[in-house]
Amino acid sequence: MTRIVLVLGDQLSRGLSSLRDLDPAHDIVLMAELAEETTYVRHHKQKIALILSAMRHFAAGLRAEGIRVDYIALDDPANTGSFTKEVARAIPRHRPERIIVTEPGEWRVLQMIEGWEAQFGLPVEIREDDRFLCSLAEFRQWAAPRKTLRMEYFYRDMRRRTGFLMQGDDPVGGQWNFDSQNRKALPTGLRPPPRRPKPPDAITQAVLDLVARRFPDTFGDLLPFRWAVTRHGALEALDRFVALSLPLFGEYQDAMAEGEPFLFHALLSPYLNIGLLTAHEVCRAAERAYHMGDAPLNAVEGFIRQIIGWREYVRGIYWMKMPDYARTNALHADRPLPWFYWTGDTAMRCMAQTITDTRRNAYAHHIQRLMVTGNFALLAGIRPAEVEEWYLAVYADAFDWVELPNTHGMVLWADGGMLASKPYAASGAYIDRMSDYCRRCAYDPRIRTGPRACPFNFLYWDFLMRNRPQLAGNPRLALSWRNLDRISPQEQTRIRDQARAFLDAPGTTAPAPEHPDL
Ligand code: FAD
Ligand code: DLZ
Ligand code: SF4
Repeated sequence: MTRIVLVLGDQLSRGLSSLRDLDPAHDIVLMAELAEETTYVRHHKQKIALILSAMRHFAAGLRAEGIRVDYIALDDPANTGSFTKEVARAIPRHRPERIIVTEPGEWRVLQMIEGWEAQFGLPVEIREDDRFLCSLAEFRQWAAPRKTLRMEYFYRDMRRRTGFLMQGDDPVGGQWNFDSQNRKALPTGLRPPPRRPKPPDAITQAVLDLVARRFPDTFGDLLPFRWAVTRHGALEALDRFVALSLPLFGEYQDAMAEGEPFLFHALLSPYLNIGLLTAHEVCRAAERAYHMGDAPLNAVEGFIRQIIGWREYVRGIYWMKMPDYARTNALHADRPLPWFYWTGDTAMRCMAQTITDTRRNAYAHHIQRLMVTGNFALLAGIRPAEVEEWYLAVYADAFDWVELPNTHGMVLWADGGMLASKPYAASGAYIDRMSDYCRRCAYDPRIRTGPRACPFNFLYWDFLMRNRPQLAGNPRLALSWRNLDRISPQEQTRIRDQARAFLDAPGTTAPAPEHPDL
């Protein structure tokens, strides 16, 4: 008897639970490029191209193994455009006894799939996505007895459970976390490894043509397209990262620099998220580099923490707290997303650079996302749903389960502190310390109010004043309140007035340039 195995666009792993007991003689794999999925947010062109090309390559790989794949292309005239309608259309074609699918990465899609059994009158088997190192049941168990769900404690449990960087019961090097060594700005003259895109193969070229035709107006440059679209290509990217970037990943993890969008980062998140790489093999490769003496502990520990710590933790939070999680707005943020998030057209150099990097590459590294575009959205009080939609659209690695907790929780503190013990609010001084953006900015990070004041400064103090009622009791903000109380009432009024005027027309007024080369 035939079974239909539906494989979603972010489930491109040969070891996927739904594919494990596949019987090539009887079963059919169903994959579909869908209008609904390509448009539910205005995805970056490169994100669409990455997913469609990786899907086509994955389907070709299955066929080469002798597996029957029913592949519905985006421009197939019969394509109805949604998961539900494509499954409905496939049922009379294949007359399956059941439908099998690995659980999806989005609440929205799970809701859809959970309705199918009743809708189609067929058993629908939803299998666990065991590509993650911590199952959802294990995460719930970890969370159940705790009042606060801090990532650091989850991470230590994950170190013990996985054995990564462990010596018996103790962490290698005697410490769990080496972040204090990982906060350097990029020194002049240090050049990160070059990253040259490879020419696309015929499948990718066809997808690039399709995306150029079908999505001419969505955000982002389609070319140069630098993403790997096969497991082989993703493994090559992993090897290159470990050899060339990992040794300095730790030290410059928080650095930002003009013209250096990638620095020493891995650029592996899209491959992990669509299934071309596993979290385990990526961590294993980094750990091996440490044991071989090819990368220092601060780099390897920092890297592994992002994956077995943050990545697994945000997934656990997402599935434990959805759907209510997305609806909270602890700081009552209610301003619309400024239009310059889509154009980069702002005099704030840090914002313009981060948005330009994002448009060109469908990528910005973590500190750009957190401390530039994220920090601005937090300080400005932008509606969480609009910020989340932006992050979900513009990055090649963006999927709801990972984007939402990072944006809603880590960046916007809209969950009231479940993820982050205090808001990551920072003034221009932080950006100035960690980047070279301010050097050529029309604003001055040392000035708090007045025509050349860095907007991050007056917005930062305005944020604290505005949110004092909600945040007053937060012990981690004690120093901020003391500093705020040192500002005279007249200056506080100036801050409020300038913040309000700026937020009412953000980015439209630029101060007269002081630097001759601007
Ligand atoms: P590196 O900096 O080299 O880190 C290595 C790996 O660690 C990444 O590939 C990623 O898999 C993992 N990782 C690092 N930080 C996080 C984190 N906070 N949460 C989960 N995994 C992490 N990551 C996504 O994969 N998808 C998203 O949609 C996404 N949205 C984000 C939105 C905001 C507002 C913020 C602040 C962060 C977001 N992140 C997201 C986390 C992080 O910024 C990216 O994973 C990282 O920038 C990807 O680039 P990289 O592979 O070069 O990562
Ligand atoms: C993000 C995305 C895009 C752009 N296109 C498709 C698609 O055409 N077909 C598909 O199966 N999946 C796509 N995806 C991923 C889904 O939107 C969704 O994020 C995941 O399947 C998560 O459940
Ligand atoms: Fe950004 Fe302010 Fe620095 Fe300009 S001065 S780059 S706005 S932090």
